[in-house]
This record gives sequence, C-alpha cells and structure tokens, in this order.
Amino acid sequence: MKAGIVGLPNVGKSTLFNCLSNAKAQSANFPFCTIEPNIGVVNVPDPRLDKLAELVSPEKVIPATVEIVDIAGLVKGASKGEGLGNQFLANIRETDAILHVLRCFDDDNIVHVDGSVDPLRDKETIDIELQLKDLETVEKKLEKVTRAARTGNKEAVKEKGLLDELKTALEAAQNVRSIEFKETDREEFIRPLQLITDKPVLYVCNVDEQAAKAGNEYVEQVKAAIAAEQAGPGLLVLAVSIEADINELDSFEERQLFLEDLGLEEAGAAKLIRSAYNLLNQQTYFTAGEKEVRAWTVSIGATAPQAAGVIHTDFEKGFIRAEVIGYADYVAFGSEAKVKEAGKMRVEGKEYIVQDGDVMHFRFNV
Ligand SMILES: Nc1nc2c(ncn2[C@@H]2O[C@H](COP(=O)(O)OP(=O)(O)O)[C@@H](O)[C@H]2O)c(=O)[nH]1
Ligand SMILES: [Mg+2]
Repeated sequence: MKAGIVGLPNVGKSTLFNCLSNAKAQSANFPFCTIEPNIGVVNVPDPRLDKLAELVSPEKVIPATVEIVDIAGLVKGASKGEGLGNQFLANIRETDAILHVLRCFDDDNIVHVDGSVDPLRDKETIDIELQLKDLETVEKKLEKVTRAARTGNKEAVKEKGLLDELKTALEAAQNVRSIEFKETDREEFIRPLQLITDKPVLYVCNVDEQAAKAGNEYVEQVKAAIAAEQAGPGLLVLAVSIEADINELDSFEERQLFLEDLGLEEAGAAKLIRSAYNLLNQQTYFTAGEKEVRAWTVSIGATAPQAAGVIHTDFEKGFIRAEVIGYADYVAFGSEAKVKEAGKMRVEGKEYIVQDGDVMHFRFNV
C-alpha cells in the first residue's frame, strides 16, 4: 500500500513525514526506513503481531508496511507547471491513497503562502490543481473515444457519455470520488483512468497542542465541508508538530505519559496508519511459523486464494485449501498444536472470505 502526503507549502507535510519516520511510539520496535529523501516505509503497528510472536518465538517477525511519499511542491498553478508541480503530480498518480494535510493552527512565525490561515481555501486550491490534472487526462481520453464513437461503436458511445459527464463535473470543481456513477461503469470505465481525485483521501487537520484532543474552529469548518462530499472521506485531527516532539522521547513510557497529558490514548502515527487501512478497506491476516511470524495486508472481502496471492501469485494460481485459525483461538489455546487438538483449526476452500486476524497456512500446487 502506498500513500502520498499532499498539501500547500508550510502546512506540516514534512513534519508529518518525519514524525512517521521516527515513529517508535506504538511498541518498542517501530522502525522506518527512508528509501529516498521523500519516500519512507512505515511498519503497521499491530499488537496482535507482537502477541503471536511471543507465543511462537520465531526467528523473524515481519510487520505489514505502508509506503509513504512526501509530495512537496504543490502550489496554485501546479497543474500548469508552476513550481515543481507537474513532476510531483506524476508521483501522486502512483499512490493508492492521499493524505491531504490542512493547516489548522495559528502561528505568526510560520508563513502561509496565501497570507492567512484558511483550511477550506487551501483545500480548494489543492483540489482544483488535482482536478485540472484529471481534466487533462479525461480530455485526452475523450479525444480518442470521440473518434471511435463517430464510427457508431456502441461501447465507445457509452464511454464518451461517461467521459463527458466526468469532464462537466471536473469543470464544476467536483472530485471524481464524489461523482455518482453506476458501480459497474465505475469499475469498467472510470477506475482504469487512475484519476487523482478518484483516489480515497484522508484529510489530516494539523492543529496546535491545545486542540490535539478536541479540535478547533478550523477543524469544524473542514468537517462541515467534507460532510457534503458524497464518498465520505475520512478526517483525522493531529497535532503534527507535538507528535514529532513526542517521538523524540526515548522510552515508550515517557511517550505514553506525554500523550496522556494531551488527553490522547494513542500516538498519531499509529492512528494515521490505522485510518489509512480503514480508508482503503484493508485488513490483516497472519502467517505464523518457526521461521517467521508475519502480517500481510489484504482487502476486506478477499477470498482465501486472493489472500494467498498477496504472498505469491503461484500460491493463488495453485491454491488447494487453507488451514485457518482465528486469532482469538490461537491466543486462547496458545499454540497451533493445541488449537488442532481442540479441533479449532478449520480447513477452508476457494470460497472462504478471509477474516481480520486469521492465522493462515496455504496448501497449493505449483
Ligand atoms: N506551530 C506549529 N508549527 C508547525 C506545525 N506543524 C508544522 N509546523 C511548522 O511549520 C513549518 C513548516 O512545516 P513543514 O512540515 O516543513 O511543512 P511542509 O512545507 O508542508 O512540508 C515548520 O517550521 C514546522 O515546524 C504545528 O502543528 N504547529
Ligand atoms: Mg515539506
């Protein structure tokens, strides 16, 4: 899974990125590696993985990961090549989800590119740039499809209709994710276009310390604005700068105390990653053996063969069956052997829908 951080300059994107990069907050072990200066891989914090590791004592413990990209350089006019805009817009296209950071804090020392704090205006500025980029994509496609539609090709006529609809909506400053289409049309014609404003978005309201728990007036404005958007994007209130400070602390206990002082139960990094999972309808299953205990990411509703395919495409193609232990059973009985003894290990076939926390073992032919 790959998520891109967008937002105007000076709203706290890099602070958030760095905060994730230092995120030791959830457990003692929460490493991060930076691939490029603006790309990092964050481990998905999951206490269940720690518990399984404790029970199995494997050689290796491997968490699920999310790749985070700090996409700088988006400014007004970016879609027309202002700033470093265009180059970075290409980066966004490769992500599965967008984390849109909005400045919701006052601080006269931090310059705002447009002179004042106004998260709704900022949101609109960024949205419009992304919509313009999508419009470009749609217009290019429309040119091709229009030619085909002239020959009377039924499929092309239908596609042209949908593209016209897209174009009109984008010109009216709508995001693609909030346009209503029939699900089948969306699947067949809209998704393949990989439009930026079709991607799921999580709005991160960056507030100051005092507003970390309850939010503030700016956050309320953002909430009201996105409530009007149909696909119901997520919103997260984070005091990014203070979260970064907390992550500087060495011990887990110290960090936890600091969080509690702010009235928070959980570090922002963990909250953010969890929200991204929810946003993308992702869940976790585990494999547990002496060599390694590992968390894997799979879509909610995925079948057992699809889950196997996350490990290797051969596992999916040659899938025979899965041996499944519910996480609660694994913990209750304490080991695979004891679960088997108790008759709680299930053998599931191709139709099985994976449940969050399943501990799975796949049988396959290659
Ligand atoms: N007061 C305050 N300053 C912040 C906050 N978040 C970021 N900053 C500061 O704003 C400036 C710009 O932040 P940065 O993360 O580099 O913004 P970017 O341009 O969006 O990547 C830095 O000086 C940060 O320390 C915040 O929540 N409160
Ligand atoms: Mg930055």
